[in-house]
Amino acid sequence: MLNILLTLAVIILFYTVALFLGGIVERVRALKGEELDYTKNNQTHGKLFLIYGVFFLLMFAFSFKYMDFASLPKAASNWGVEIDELFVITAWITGIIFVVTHIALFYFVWKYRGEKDKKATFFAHSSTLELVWTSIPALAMAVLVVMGLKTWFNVFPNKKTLPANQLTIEATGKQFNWMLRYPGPDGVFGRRVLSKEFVSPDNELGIDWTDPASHDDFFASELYMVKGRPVRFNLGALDVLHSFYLPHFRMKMDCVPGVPTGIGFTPTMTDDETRELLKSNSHWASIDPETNEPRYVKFNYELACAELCGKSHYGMMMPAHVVSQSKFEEWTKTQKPFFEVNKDRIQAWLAARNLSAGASKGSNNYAAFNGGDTSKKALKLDSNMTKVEGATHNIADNKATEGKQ
Ligand SMILES: [Cu+2]
Repeated sequence: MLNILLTLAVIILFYTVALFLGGIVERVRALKGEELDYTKNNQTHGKLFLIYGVFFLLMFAFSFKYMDFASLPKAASNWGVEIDELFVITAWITGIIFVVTHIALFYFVWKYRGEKDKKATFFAHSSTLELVWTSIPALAMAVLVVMGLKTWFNVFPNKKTLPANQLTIEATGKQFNWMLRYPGPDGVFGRRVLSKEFVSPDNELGIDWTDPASHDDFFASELYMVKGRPVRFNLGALDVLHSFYLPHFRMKMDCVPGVPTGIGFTPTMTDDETRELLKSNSHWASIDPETNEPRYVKFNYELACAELCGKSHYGMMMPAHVVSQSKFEEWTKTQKPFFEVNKDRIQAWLAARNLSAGASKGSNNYAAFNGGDTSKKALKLDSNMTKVEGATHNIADNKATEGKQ
């Protein structure tokens, strides 16, 4: 922070001094009675513009060659490959326009530099010109948007793209970590009741512990997905906006308090396969002085938050993995259901609410708890959060959980 402020101060100081010096030079000239030679001045500036234009264009070209190592490896998901294609098409279109307009800009500055007796053409309006420079960008934009929309509809989970073997994971962003809930062996998430009574500091998600489906759900500290198996994320947030970001899969979706969102794709490359790819990347192939090994050995996919959500926003980064189905099953066996590990706490939580863990068979236990009326107090989310019944979930309900994390 201090560095940035100091740099800014130096820049401002530099410009102030330059302005003052310029002022002094002009005044001295005026005192001497010298007249400024504008033709010579324009000549110099025209040339400087031309040199800068060429320099900038060269830097632009070199950046492709020398900064390539910093770009992401090949997309590790099915839609990621499509999204990359869209990026490449957009980059080609805008890139060509950039180079052409860049050359035109600096060339024209030089060619039409001020000269004595040279007068600019003046015209107030040209319909042809207006038509050309409006319709070409509009057409290009329309093509890009339509192509993008096609992919966008694929990425957004919908009934048509709901495969049978899909792995569903619930990810909830909060300041400052991700709560990753897996449905456990039964494949069904325990019901959540977003009401003042259910959401508490030891039950931030408002899980209904009377629902037997909740008893095998577990929370993971690292994200695991299966190669070739469609995965769908049910996304939410507890406090402020977060953004669920998997850069290596080119997937990103906002997490909004009170509004369920989602994203779905199929991972196509395991951790090891991407590591293999990175061997040919100059940065990842170089030796890490800390481990004395090539950097790609320690490569992991990442789950990050892409919304500047507070002072420890960067701390939401979490390792992500793509493994085979058998390795995934091995991993799930090491994961303990939250209900098992926190039995005492959950019993106390239930007792405080006059409920019991086995009582519900998916019945309206909480309805009785809420005086029979769920519509006013509770926002019910079904097991995969597609249907939202009832209404008013107030963010203030979650306020009680703040400050305790
Ligand atoms: Cu965040």
